[in-house]
Order: sequence, then C-alpha cells, then structure tokens
Amino acid sequence: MDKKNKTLGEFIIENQSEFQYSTGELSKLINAIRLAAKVVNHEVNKAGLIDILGEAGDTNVQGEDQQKLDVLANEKFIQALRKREIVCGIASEEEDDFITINSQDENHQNKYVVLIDPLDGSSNIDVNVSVGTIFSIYRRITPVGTPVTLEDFLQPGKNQVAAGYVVYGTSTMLVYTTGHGVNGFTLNPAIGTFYLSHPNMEFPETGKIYSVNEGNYVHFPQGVKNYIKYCQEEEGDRPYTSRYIGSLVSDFHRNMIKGGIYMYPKSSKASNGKLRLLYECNPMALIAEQANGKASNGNQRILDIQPSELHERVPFFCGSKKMVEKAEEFMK
Ligand code: P6P
Repeated sequence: MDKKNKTLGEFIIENQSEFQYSTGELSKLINAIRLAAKVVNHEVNKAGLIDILGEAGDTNVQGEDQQKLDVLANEKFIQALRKREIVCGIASEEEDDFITINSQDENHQNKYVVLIDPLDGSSNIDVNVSVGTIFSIYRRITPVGTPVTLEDFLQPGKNQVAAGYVVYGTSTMLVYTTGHGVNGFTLNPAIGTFYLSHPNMEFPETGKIYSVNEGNYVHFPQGVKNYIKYCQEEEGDRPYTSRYIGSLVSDFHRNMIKGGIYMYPKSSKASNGKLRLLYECNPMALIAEQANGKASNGNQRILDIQPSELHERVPFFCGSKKMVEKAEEFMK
C-alpha cells in the first residue's frame, strides 16, 4: 500500500510487532490517544465560537457547562485512557497528584502509566494560535497487581516506551514514536481519520532557526546571551531567523521539519526554566533523539535526568544536533 495513504490504524497494526511488549497493548494506548485527540480537536477548533455560542447562558450548544479548554482536554484524555483497561496511573499538568486507575480487575493488572500536558500553550487559544497535547508512556516498575506509586512516574525519560504530541494547527497532526523512528499523521476532519503524511520524520543536522523568548534576554545566563548573539552575527550561514510562537509543540514541529533549535533556558527569574521535565521535556526529547536531534538541559541529556518530583522544571535546549551542541559549547 502506498505509504502516504496509510491510516494510523493500519500503521499501528503493521508496526505493533516492533513494540517490545504485548502487541495489543500499544494499539490500545495509541488508539486511546487518537480518540481523545479527535475530541479535543473538535473543541479547540470551535474555541472562538464558544464565547459567542455560550452567550445563551452558562452552557454551550451541547448543554455542557462551559469549561476552560485545558480542563476539558485533561478530562477527555483521562476518560479515554481510563476506559481502555491498559493504564494503571495518569499524571497531568492539570492534576496536582497522579491519578490511580483502578482496573475492573482489582489486581491492578494494567501495566502502563501515562503522563500528559493536555493542552500546552492553552493561553494561545484566545488569540487563535496553535496549541498542542504532549504525552509520555512508561511501563510501571512496581509489581503488577499492586496500586501504582509515585516511583512509577519518576522514571528517567530514557525508560519511555512511547511518546508523542498532537498539534492543533492549520491542520491537526499526531506525531509519535515507540522507539523506532518518528512518524506524523494528519487528520482528515471530514472523515475523522489520521493519515500517514510525514513518515520517518528527522531533524536536519543543522538549521537556521532559533526559538527563544528574547524578552527574557537580560535575565539569561551569559552563555545563553552569547549563543543568541552568535545566532544574530553576520558570519557564514548566519544570521539565523528568530521564530517563537509561544507554543512548544508548534515551535518544535516547525524546527523538526525545517531545522532549528528551541530554547527555554533558566534565568534569574526562573532558576530551572519554565518547562516541565516529565510531560513536556521528556516526551519531546525522546521524539527529538528518535528524529536524530538532541535535547539537553544545557549540559546533561534530558533523557538521563532522574526526576525527583512530578512537576519539576528543567532548562530545555532541543532540536538540530549541531545547533544544540553549539549552544552547549557557549554554556560550558
Ligand atoms: P513564555 C506554553 O505555556 C509553554 O509551556 C510552551 O508551550 C511555550 O513554548 C512556553 O511555555 C512559552 O513561555 O514564557 O515564553 O511565554
């Protein structure tokens, strides 16, 4: 079959034997993400109308109470994952603590934990800028048959069995990896089907785009300031282009296709930067490495970091390998 016309469902079935664990388990996990992504996509795409449609009162057209979209996205992903009888626990940016999923079978036979940022960049919704969902999947490390514990969530990113994102942009795409490369699927909203549109996605080894909030420049460490000036100098293939959407998933996605580096450094205002290790940096770092890119906190591989708490933040430098390495040189 022509690779390009393959649906996500066909792709999962054709590639599930690569999944190191039970073949059916991966399908259930990705299918749960797929379903929730379609539901959230529907809500995000009419976000601008909700206020108008909601003028009739406190409810929207479906008669549901109006909810902030990130709360709604959180509920939709948790609901989809809970139903699949495959996940024993979920952690989310929207939840202070992790959620234990009690399987119907009280022996807690479910083997996977999922960590999500249900709607990253949600503040952009009000200005019609693309947003995304980020997900990270691990096998539990505590014994199956016992309630999930915090230890199951505080695993280094290199232990992830799958990771991906949904970008709700000019088109909606699901991009994910199970450790065998990165593939991108575009949603045909007319029929609600994701099609393989970007097989084997890879970061160009270098690029000419740097993404950072330069409004924080004066607060950055000197090494970061020096790298930003390096990007702006008239020399060789520079100056680079500055592109910063304020939505990690969108900046990452563009840089993976065109080549570039995304940076959220620490600063005098945020000693560990802003991005969360467990459900933003780790999944994006796995995707980056699977796409021949690189992801570090400035001096350490993101995927090697041993987490100490659920919502911890880390500085984040991610994208084309040579650009991340150059940035690290300036920060040594
Ligand atoms: P700032 C969105 O809130 C987010 O987590 C990322 O998606 C985005 O890249 C970053 O924060 C933007 O943060 O401080 O530059 O507005």
